[in-house]
Amino acid sequence: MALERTLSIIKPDAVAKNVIGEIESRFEKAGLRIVAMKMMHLSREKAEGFYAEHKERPFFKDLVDFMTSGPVVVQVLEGEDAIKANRDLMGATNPQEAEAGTIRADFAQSIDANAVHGSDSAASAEREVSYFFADDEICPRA
Ligand code: RTP
Ligand code: MG
Repeated sequence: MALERTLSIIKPDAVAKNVIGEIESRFEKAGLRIVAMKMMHLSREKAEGFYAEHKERPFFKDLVDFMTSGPVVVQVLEGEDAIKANRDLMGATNPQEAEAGTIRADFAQSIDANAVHGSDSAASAEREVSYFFADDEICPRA
């Protein structure tokens, strides 16, 4: 296992449901540390650039509409095996298929409004962390 960083987003549906703290608590209880954090309302341009890998997919417009529909919390989580640990806590993309006790099973309504984002690989994590944070905005504590 290695100490890793991963990019996490609490999406507009979860912010609107007022469960930011409950979601953060799951990360902390699992031993992940929040080492950078900001709340923001994504512009279309910022959301499109973030999800550029999906730009030819049929759901791209809906995804950008949703991600720009309200404020989000963007953060960097640090810990052992953080990328997979975060994905495990999140559960499957479609909350209907997410394992009981995962964030998406407990807080998400649909495949679009699915509560959280997490980087899916080391390469994505590196790109996504630097997409939102400068080096001096990250405060390692591990
Ligand atoms: P995310 O990137 O948001 O963490 O989600 P993910 O890795 O679990 O899923 P991904 O395949 O990267 O898809 C990004 C987001 O696009 C929406 N989506 N809709 N209608 C569909 O078939 C479909 N597939 C994906 C989801 O909201 C997903 O989180
Ligand atoms: Mg993804």
